[in-house]
Amino acid sequence: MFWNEPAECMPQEERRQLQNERLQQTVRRCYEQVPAYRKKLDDAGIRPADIRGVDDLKHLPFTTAEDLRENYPFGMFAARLEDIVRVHSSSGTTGKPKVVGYTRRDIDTWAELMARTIACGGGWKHDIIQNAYGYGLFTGGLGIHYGAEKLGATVVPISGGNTKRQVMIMQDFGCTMLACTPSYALVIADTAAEMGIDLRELPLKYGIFGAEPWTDSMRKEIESRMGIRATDIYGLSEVSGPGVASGCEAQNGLHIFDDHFIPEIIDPATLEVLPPGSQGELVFTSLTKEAFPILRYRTRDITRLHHDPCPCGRTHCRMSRVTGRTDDMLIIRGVNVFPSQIESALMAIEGTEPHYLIVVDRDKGRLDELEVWVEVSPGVVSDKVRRLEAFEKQVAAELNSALGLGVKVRLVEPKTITRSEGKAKRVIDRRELGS
Ligand code: DLL
Repeated sequence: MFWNEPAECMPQEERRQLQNERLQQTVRRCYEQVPAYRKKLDDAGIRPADIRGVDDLKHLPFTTAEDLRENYPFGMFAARLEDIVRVHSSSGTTGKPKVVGYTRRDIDTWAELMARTIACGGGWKHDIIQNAYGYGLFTGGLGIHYGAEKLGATVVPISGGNTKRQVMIMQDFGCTMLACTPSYALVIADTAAEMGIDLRELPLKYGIFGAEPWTDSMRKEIESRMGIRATDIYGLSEVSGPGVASGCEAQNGLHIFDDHFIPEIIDPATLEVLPPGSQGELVFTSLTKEAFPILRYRTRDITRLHHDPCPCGRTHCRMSRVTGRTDDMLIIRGVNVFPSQIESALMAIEGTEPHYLIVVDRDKGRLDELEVWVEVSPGVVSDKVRRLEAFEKQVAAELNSALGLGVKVRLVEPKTITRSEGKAKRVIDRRELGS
């Protein structure tokens, strides 16, 4: 079902026209209302009138997380504080959070895009949506909440945590859709199993999962354990929150709502724009935001763009599943390693669970070491020690061949690795300490 068929299935030529008009307005707004943008454009010798449409995008300077931090907290806002009705922030790993603001119209636009997202994931007015994304400064909770209300669905604003209660509510209320991070979905599935509840027998039918990288095999695992259709949803606070892009029933990448955000893919090293289909860093320019318009924002997320038609009928450009971030790539003895590669390899090995932790250390000889802690499935624990050792070797060999790098594997018992109610933390890098 389409929430907004005319917008989602608009002929691409027509959408291009709309993008051109909206881009001109956005650039003008940034230049007139935000001193930091005015300075950047002046420094680059660009006047708003020089930008007539999407083809001129390449002339605009990039915006980075550092720009947001330098203007912390409200320096990048393009509306008066009295017109801003909400702020959110993204925690990041170091330093001050990135703060974003919304006017009333921004909140309405965001709710519209979230209504589209929920509909892309299979949800509709008659659905009961269990919203287990965290409510608060994080955009997940309130983003889904407003979209679900706009759609006319029934929201259960349970937020993250208290997992047994999640399962009880899911069963008692007959929730038909679940929204949370994919790692938390697995925690809910484990908890339900412990409680002796088979989620496949409940009315639950759909799930919209995102806010962290996950693999297609993890999607299939969630689908089979919960008996649902799981859809990948993508977004980031700087661009609005969830509701930037969403998968659909074709499971064919994520539709970027490009009547509101223009994507580009660049080479993070040379900053050059790459042709369609190339892998690189995703960059976004907003087209309709009032309080926090953003020009060529470098997301650090790695993906590809696709412009071929999708069987679902939506004409939006699509992005592949995000495989990682330029800043979570580990370089181990010169080899580039993404946590998602480790996850894909583990998911293919029978007897391991999708709960893992990557520990990077530097030994005395100053060589980096990669150790992967992997939870084994319950049946495997009771096995004989000798068999466990052999299994550990097998897992290490599989990772070795997937990464092209020697890896130490530590098999751990089920439930040893700390579970997350929000975004999972998969990497511990000890190299900065003491070296
Ligand atoms: O995570 C917004 C969101 C909430 C998206 C709920 C989806 C669902 P931030 O906290 O600002 O916003 O984090 C944004 O999370 O740049 C990506 O690195 C990562 N991310 C978000 N969605 C996905 C996804 C929200 N589907 C950062 N796959 C982004 C992979 C994702 N990574």
